[in-house]
Amino acid sequence: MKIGIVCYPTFGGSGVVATELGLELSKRGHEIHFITYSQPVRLELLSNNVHFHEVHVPEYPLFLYQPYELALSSKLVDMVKLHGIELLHVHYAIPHAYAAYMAQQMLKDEGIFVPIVTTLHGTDITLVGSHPFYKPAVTFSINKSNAVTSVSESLKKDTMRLFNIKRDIHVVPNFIDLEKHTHSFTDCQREMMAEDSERIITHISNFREVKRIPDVIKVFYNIQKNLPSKLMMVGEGPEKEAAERLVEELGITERVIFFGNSNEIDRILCFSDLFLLPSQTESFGLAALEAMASGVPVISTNTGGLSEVNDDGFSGYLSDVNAINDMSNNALKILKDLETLNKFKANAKAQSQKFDLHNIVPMYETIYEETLKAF
Ligand code: GMT
Repeated sequence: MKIGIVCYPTFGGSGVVATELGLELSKRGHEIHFITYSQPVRLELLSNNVHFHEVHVPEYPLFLYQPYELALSSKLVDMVKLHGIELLHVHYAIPHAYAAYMAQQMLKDEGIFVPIVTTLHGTDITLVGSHPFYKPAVTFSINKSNAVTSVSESLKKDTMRLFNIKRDIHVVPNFIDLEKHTHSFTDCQREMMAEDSERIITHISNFREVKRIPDVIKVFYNIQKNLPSKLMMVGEGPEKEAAERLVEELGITERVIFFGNSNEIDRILCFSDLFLLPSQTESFGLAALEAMASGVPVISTNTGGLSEVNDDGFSGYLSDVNAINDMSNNALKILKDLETLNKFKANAKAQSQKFDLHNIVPMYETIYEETLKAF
């Protein structure tokens, strides 16, 4: 199949999932066209069946807001015509499904028919989409897509509850390339980060409010009072400065390293003992899955799709949002001795195998085939 993929090409989970999906589909013989405003961060290898087409949004002083959706829908029309793309897989209802629908209508006018598969990732539904301003556009985009997928059962339920949806939603969980996460490192140079006696705790996110960054720091504060440890904070975002201030106020600057956005996630996870994800909400929690695939147990909240990813008492523990003491005690339970830690590490790895890309990517292929047939 010739498939056009639209996503936010940034460090966010949805961009990572879309990119990894495209790359795996290309390995399975499909021709993939990424149509995005910049080259997706994890798209390193361009090959003869992976293509990248940049959406330019020209700056025009008359417009206070530059019309990205218009530029995207025009680009989709051009690329479908030029490359004979048979199906568009868009990640995020707003604005991608919305723009794809416009492209579909323009193409229809010229006698070209291209179905749209929309994947819902969470933020568009739970945080932004249900906002009254966006609700009609999100509802319309979902109902007009030819197939809709959601990354967890929980997100599907939220979508059905928050919007007037008149179609079925397929749950296709996010996935992981286990080979990439089976460390190629024989030595990830742990000694550069911490003493042998210290435990390494890690958090990776885009430092938005929904990630509850202060909770990460408070849980770590409790851990390090009981166990010598270090905290690795990976990512960039609006809450980072406040996080740096909190670390200073608590007097733990020596114990916390802020990395910024990193292309060395695998290496960081390789030397990590525990992953913290105390989010307010999380439709899936790809970062937690990536941690588990590297054999790192997860302390997370139990909201959204997290309980579908992190198996309480097995790959880590789940707690209520804001339950700092519970999360701290659970972390200490895992970290208290090497035998327990190693058991949780093995369990985390085993849990991640449920999301092996070799099992999940064919689910998307089936949806594409059925959608094309029905269209
Ligand atoms: O979590 C974010 O802030 C980024 C956002 C994104 O657009 O990548 O993540 C959402 O999609 C990911 C991939 O499906 C999920 O793993 C995240 O749980 C989801 N974030 C939220 O629901 C808050």
